[in-house]
Amino acid sequence: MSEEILFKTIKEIPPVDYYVSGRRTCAGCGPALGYKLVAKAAGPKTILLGPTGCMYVANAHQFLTSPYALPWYHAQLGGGGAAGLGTAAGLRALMTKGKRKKEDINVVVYGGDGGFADIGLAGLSGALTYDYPRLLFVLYDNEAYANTGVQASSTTPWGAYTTFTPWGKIKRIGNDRLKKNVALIAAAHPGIRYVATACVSYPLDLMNKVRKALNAGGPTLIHLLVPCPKGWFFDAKDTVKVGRLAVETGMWALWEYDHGKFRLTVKPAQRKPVKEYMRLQGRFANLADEDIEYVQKLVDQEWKYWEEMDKLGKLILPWAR
Ligand SMILES: Cc1ncc(C[n+]2csc(CCOP(=O)(O)OP(=O)(O)O)c2C)c(N)n1
Ligand code: SF4
Repeated sequence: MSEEILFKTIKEIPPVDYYVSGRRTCAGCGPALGYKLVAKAAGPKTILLGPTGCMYVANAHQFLTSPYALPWYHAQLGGGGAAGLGTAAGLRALMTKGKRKKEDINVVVYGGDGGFADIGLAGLSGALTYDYPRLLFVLYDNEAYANTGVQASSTTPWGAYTTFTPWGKIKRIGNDRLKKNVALIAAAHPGIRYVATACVSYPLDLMNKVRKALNAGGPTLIHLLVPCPKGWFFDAKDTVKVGRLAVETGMWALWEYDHGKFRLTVKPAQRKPVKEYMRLQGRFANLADEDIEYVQKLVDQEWKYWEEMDKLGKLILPWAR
């Protein structure tokens, strides 16, 4: 992979945008900010696909407005994997038959956690086993089905309130399942060239990961944490702060798995207590101090694992190279 594709500083990022005005997302929407950054990093030769979710419904629906300054089309909620694969295959076929000139065109599917961690996981997994280059799946993870009223998904964190996991007088805890790690699932695909986690609050890290993924030579996945003020109950002005705290507290580890090599891309020198992240959000408001302590223990345990993998430079999984 050539180094030139990477941005060294924020000043090198081109001012041109491909995700512009004309959207109806909430103020402070993390997924919308993510869309802007991902489209900017991918550049003008990109086709965007959007499985159903906030990033479809709030961006391209009634009133005939849309913020996409690139070719874009909608895929069914569970169909992001198949639609991305089909688009890449269609482009290859046209180029092979000489019906369009041979050039590098990116296919970027920007799908939610409902779309990629749950209903569309099989299609995503299927697509990751092919050899199409420049096919990138970005799982924008707002940790719920936000578009239909904030229901729990398999990436909703432990303890969070959602309309499927409400708390009350009898049950203090909201969601009592642990978050599914889709990036590790993607990394378990034999031959996969690039998988990463990212967060909108670390734009340079995210954009360079998009560049690396698109140049990796095969289908790739970025699991992107995107704070959602509506579903997480925090002030719209705090989106970037909440994302930063997710990383600084260790609730969300930033890593990449690049051609068989694992590394943490951002290493918090001293992790802040998870309480600082959780107490900023209404979805954890019902949790007692002992519940937050439980989450802290989980995060501490998980970090032993991330740090060990970072030290070894590889995934500690039987199928890792
Ligand atoms: C097969 C199918 N089932 C249910 C729906 C209704 N639906 C539309 S958007 C959505 C939630 C999508 O959640 P997610 O992928 O997490 O994206 P977000 O809304 O959070 O952006 C659901 C359930 C649908 N469109 N198609
Ligand atoms: S509900 Fe969340 S993800 Fe959906 S538009 Fe609002 S802030 Fe964005």
